[in-house]
Amino acid sequence: MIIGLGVVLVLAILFMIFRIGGLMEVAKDKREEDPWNNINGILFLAFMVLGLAGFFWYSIKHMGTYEPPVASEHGEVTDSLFWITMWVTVVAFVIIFIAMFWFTYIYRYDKNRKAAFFADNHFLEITWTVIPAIVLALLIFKGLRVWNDITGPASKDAVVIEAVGQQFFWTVRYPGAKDGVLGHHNYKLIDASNEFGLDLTDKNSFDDFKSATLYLPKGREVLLKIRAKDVIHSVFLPHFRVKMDAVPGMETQFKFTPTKTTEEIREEMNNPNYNYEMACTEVCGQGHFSMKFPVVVVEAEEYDKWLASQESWLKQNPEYMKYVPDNLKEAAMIKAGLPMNAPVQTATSVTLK
Ligand SMILES: [Cu+2]
Repeated sequence: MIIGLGVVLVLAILFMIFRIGGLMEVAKDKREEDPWNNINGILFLAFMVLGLAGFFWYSIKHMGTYEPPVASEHGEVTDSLFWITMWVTVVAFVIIFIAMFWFTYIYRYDKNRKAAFFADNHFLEITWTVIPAIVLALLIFKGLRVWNDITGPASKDAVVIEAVGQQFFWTVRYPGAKDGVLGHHNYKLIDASNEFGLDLTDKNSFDDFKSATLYLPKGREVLLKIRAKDVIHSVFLPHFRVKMDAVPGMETQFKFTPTKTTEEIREEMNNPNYNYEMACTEVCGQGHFSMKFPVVVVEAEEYDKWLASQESWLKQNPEYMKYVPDNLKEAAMIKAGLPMNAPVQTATSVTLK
């Protein structure tokens, strides 16, 4: 590596000495014209042709691999935005690319030609300011409208799911089939078992459950509530075109409606083992690569069955019943699905650490 750099450096210095020598001769009027003008001009032209050919060849060859198939409603809209922006950029890129290299070639030094000089040109300056300004304003206006819609309030019957990022895995919490509302959480209540910091003085938390899969219903709006425990992570569901940072101390959210079940995407991909996944797309530390979480999309009826069959977090951790206020204990046991004859531990007030 260092040897390679050294060789490049020596070659660059030799070339510079060679070039300066040539220019000195021109300056001393020893040579009429620098022969490198023509060579450089032709090299610029060659770079233009090869560069454009390479750009289009590569882009067209890989056209089908820029994004995985889309599987959400808003994904269709953001995809069209992406491609509109892409084409606007490609047109601008091609015009600028040709202008830069063609002009360098065609206006290379010619002893019979004198360069025109003008200090400014209002028409040119207005044109290249106003046209990009209008195009960018239109793109941003459309983009902002879509963004506000995606991150805006979800409908009342949206499926609410919480995703919590930490180094280096995700935990996912569902509100439970009985109330459909996530219980409060408090970071001060987090311990080895209570990973979410579930606040058991809130009756909505009794039937909340933890899931090892992000299970989603097709055709229903899903509201993903996102938070992080340590550093910034980022929820990335590429097929659903969902990407939102998970920020410590701040709740973010993203709503989307899946449009294809796992079965359907497998058929589309012609791969019976294909799976959706949730990844972290913020380089969050050494184990960043391992933050992969399985995602399954099923028909709405199947989702309801799955939801009803889940075991509440409180049932799996009955020792936390001691944090439930006395007047809510019975309701908590019913909602959590705990057997009523189980010994109830004596009340202890919840003290925040
Ligand atoms: Cu991460």
